[in-house]
Amino acid sequence: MNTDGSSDQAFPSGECGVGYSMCDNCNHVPMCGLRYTWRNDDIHNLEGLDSTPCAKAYGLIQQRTHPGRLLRPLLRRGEKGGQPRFVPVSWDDAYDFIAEKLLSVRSRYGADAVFFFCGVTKEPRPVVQRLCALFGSANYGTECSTACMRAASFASHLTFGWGALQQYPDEHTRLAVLWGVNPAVAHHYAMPALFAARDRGCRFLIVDPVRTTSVELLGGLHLRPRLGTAAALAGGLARVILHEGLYDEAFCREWIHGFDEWRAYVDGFTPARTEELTGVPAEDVIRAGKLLGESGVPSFMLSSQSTTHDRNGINNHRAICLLGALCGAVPPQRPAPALENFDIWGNGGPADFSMRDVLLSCSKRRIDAETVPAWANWAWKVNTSYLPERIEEGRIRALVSFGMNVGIWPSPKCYANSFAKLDLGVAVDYFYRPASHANMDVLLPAAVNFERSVPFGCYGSVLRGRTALPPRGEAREDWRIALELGCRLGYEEECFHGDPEAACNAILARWGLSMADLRAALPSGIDVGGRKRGTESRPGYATPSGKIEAWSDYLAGFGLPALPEYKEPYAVSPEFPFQLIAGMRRPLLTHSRTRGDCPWLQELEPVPCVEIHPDDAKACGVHDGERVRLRSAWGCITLHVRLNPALKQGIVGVMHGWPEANVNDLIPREFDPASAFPPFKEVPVRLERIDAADDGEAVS
Ligand SMILES: Nc1nc2c(c(=O)[nH]1)N[C@H]1C(S)=C(S)[C@@H](COP(=O)(O)OP(=O)(O)OC[C@H]3O[C@@H](n4cnc5c(=O)[nH]c(N)nc54)[C@H](O)[C@@H]3O)O[C@H]1N2
Ligand SMILES: Nc1nc2c(c(=O)[nH]1)N[C@H]1C(S)=C(S)[C@@H](COP(=O)(O)OP(=O)(O)OC[C@H]3O[C@@H](n4cnc5c(=O)[nH]c(N)nc54)[C@H](O)[C@@H]3O)O[C@H]1N2
Ligand SMILES: [Mo]
Repeated sequence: MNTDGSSDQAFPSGECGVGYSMCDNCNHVPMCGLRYTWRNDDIHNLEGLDSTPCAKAYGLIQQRTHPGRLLRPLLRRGEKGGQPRFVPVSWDDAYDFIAEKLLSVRSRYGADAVFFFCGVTKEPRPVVQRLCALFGSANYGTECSTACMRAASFASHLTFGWGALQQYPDEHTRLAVLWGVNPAVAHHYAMPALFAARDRGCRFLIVDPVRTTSVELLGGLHLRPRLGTAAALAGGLARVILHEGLYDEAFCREWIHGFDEWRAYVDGFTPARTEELTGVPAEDVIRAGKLLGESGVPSFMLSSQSTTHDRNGINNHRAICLLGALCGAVPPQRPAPALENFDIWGNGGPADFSMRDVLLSCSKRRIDAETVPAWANWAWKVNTSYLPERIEEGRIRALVSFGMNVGIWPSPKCYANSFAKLDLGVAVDYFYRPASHANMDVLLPAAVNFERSVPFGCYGSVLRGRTALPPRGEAREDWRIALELGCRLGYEEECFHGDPEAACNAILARWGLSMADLRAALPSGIDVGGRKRGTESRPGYATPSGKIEAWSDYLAGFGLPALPEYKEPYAVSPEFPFQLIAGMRRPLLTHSRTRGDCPWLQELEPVPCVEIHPDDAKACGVHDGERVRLRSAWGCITLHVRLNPALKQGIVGVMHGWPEANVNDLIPREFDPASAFPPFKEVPVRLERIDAADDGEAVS
């Protein structure tokens, strides 16, 4: 590749070959390794290196050649707020513009006035953190620190000191608990282990208001609570176990901090009251409690987000964690990570490369330090829930974003509108997304996965290289963009003179490897022999008390409830009679990505739908396929009815990510006080028929 971004690897016509990459069309980590055949710059064939690629991987072939892709850097002309107009510029001009603005913002307002953000795009996270730390800003955030698994992880850390309850059943497991998680759709790679457990005779207890594909496939006892009531249900189940004496009293006394207080608290959740609060019949609460208490040590697989997507999310998730502890589901030891200090996809790369100590050292200066202090003191990623306020008041002046979709946030227009106030907005993306980018100043075209030479794949302790097709147009790799920007800002050495391969080689040096070694080993990976999970045993828990914490002095110190207390979700009413699952995952859709970008996939899932139980649809007078309005107290969207008998009556579901009908328009910016996560899974809504006469008024 030449420094001007043009390619000297263009393929002569008729040439063909084999390449290696990784699918990034879902949020699973590690991602599926791919082997592809290309001819004349077209990809003809895909094979999985470890498993058969799913339809989403094929969708990526179309994404790469999509005519709407951003192929050149674009610079805004004219005022913000009005009709956006962008003109193509060279990379040099784009970098000059950005660097000048960033340096000017830093000198006038300080480095913290620049926010660095990574959305879904997990691959460049290490290098974007590094850029943020070098620049000197305390403000780095991701989609994870606002909407995804970090809140569940926080609840688990508060309870155990680490993220503990993503357990698979093993050969001794007699009961596997799946709480608010639907692996058959969202984590298909988990299914073989669950099928094997089922075939061994392991029972399942699944807690989900929906009769999901996982319930259909795995069977067992299925509890169907109202949304946002986990603290009450977990409390009710714990009470059964405690009353029946089906727990290890000595363990709980020794290892659960605040055991007596918690026991006294959950005593209020009698089966009858639990039924009243959660909608789960009292007899099922008793059956499930006994099953939990009488099945040895159950395994617990919890949601990465559905149980934390409400205004009491942290306490709901903590309550489930404690139920696990009561059942002995957590051994008193600290598990070692699979590959120490190294999680390039999910978390942010090796701490030294990502300069995490620098980010941690300035946590007091972060924009979430005052609004969500319990979070800011724990998480090294900034929660972005109050970003609009910080922009409006001028505390944040510039935004450098990689793969940012404002549609993932509640009331997204509020975020997008605030961007008009920025001195500089930069978006690195595959496409121009009006909802997110209309108020940006610079758009930079990102190379797609087949066009990226870095980073390497990381599958536990196995590292795998990749090869790259030349990027289309003038697109560049995210890593390269971040490093080149760093060079323009004066960090030539630290940014490896803009060379992504050199940056990855610096990471690989700890194992005496280079990218060239990984490429030479393709299609195999190289096992660098990290320590395996659970081989190290250290007694105690990494909490302030050194015990499992039912009572959290940490939370109490921030004026939050010390016990995982129950709080009522928003009340349904005759005006808004349904609870809404905003973000019900569909098998072929991932967030906003698999729509127009991947026409093959869109053919299979062409329109946004609200899923509803047939009896509820009948009561509303709507029929399958009909266009309706879905309204909450905060907004309204238009979509199609899909009858789904798997839904619990009284609950409707919509997949998030539809640009033309973003379900987050219905969600208020009211947050959990501990995590500032939004209420995606508790808002009351109603369906409205659209008469032909008022169709023109339909909001979308
Ligand atoms: N209502 C509701 N909202 C939710 C959720 C929910 O359940 N309900 N779920 C939340 C969760 S768990 C998550 S993880 C988030 C999803 O958050 P994301 O995964 O961040 O969201 P996407 O909609 O996929 O938007 C990603 C953007 O990044 C661009 N992009 C994709 N890959 C790359 C890349 O490699 N490089 C660059 N530069 N750009 C790239 C895409 O073109 C797109 O514009 O949504 C959250 N929002
Ligand atoms: N096909 C597909 N797969 C995906 C994604 C995608 O967009 N599409 N996104 C990926 C990402 S980023 C993430 S974070 C994961 C999320 O994966 P999961 O954690 O499995 O999340 P969901 O599938 O949203 O929700 C799981 C179940 O929780 C239930 N649920 C919702 N609210 C509640 C509640 O209040 N209580 C209880 N008990 N259950 C509730 C829903 O009915 C659903 O069946 O999925 C990943 N996998
Ligand atoms: Mo997520």
